[in-house]
Amino acid sequence: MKRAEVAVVIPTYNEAGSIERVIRSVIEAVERRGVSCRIVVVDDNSPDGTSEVVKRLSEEMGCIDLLVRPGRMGIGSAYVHGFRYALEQVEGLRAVVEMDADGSHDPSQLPLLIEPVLSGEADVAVGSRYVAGGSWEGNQAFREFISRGANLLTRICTGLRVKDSTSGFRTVSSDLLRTCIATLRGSNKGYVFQVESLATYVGFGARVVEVPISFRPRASGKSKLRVRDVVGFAIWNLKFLLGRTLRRSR
Ligand SMILES: Nc1nc2c(ncn2[C@@H]2O[C@H](COP(=O)(O)OP(=O)(O)OP(=O)(O)O)[C@@H](O)[C@H]2O)c(=O)[nH]1
Ligand SMILES: [Mg+2]
Repeated sequence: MKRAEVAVVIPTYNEAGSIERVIRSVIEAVERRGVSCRIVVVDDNSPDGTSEVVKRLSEEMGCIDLLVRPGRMGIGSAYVHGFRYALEQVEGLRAVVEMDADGSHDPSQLPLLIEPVLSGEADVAVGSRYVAGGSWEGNQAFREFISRGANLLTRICTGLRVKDSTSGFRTVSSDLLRTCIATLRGSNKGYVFQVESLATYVGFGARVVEVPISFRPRASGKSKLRVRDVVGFAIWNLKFLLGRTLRRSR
């Protein structure tokens, strides 16, 4: 059994160009705060050799676990796979962090994102671009437009009162995850997982806070966001709204 207070779960698909820097910066940022951490990378057999980079790092540092799946199966199931692993294998675990491997999430902001959960103030801390102090860095106008639209749609359809419910930079208490892991499906292949999991946490009575983050453009590699993901996201939200409306009218 491994021991750590925090597990940082990072799903990867073709992130060989950025994963090493992300992992090194995460370990430095978390340990500087005196918090012990494990990094759990869930790679979907990336053709660019991401897993070889992670394997080399795990041989150099003892706190990295690499889970390789046979092929691209989607970010949601990758997270659920990493969560289950952390809950089962890491002793003394208090919080699980979700984070992208492409450099968009700034590791130096991790301590602030972990704090509300470790202190017991919240069960979920969402890194938010849409609260005071949050921002988009660089030239990402189109991405910001898509993100704002997605958040608006989610707010209307699900009623969630979180400003950045699509954010993939967040901390969840391990107690909460243990309670609802069987309900977290992660079966949708696209990016719905962030909203779906947040709705699950709130359904279990979770206290959610938003912590401002600055969201950087990906450092290298290609975007994995596809038109079908955007369409799938919209359909998921509309189905959720339909379900809510039908339940209310009964
Ligand atoms: N294991 C696994 N990881 C994935 C999959 N799809 C995306 N990821 C990872 O999930 C994280 C978020 O994906 P991104 O492609 O950065 O998504 P995004 O930030 O919305 O879009 P871009 O930054 O524009 O690409 C990254 O670390 C990806 O490598 C997948 O199918 N399997
Ligand atoms: Mg990204």
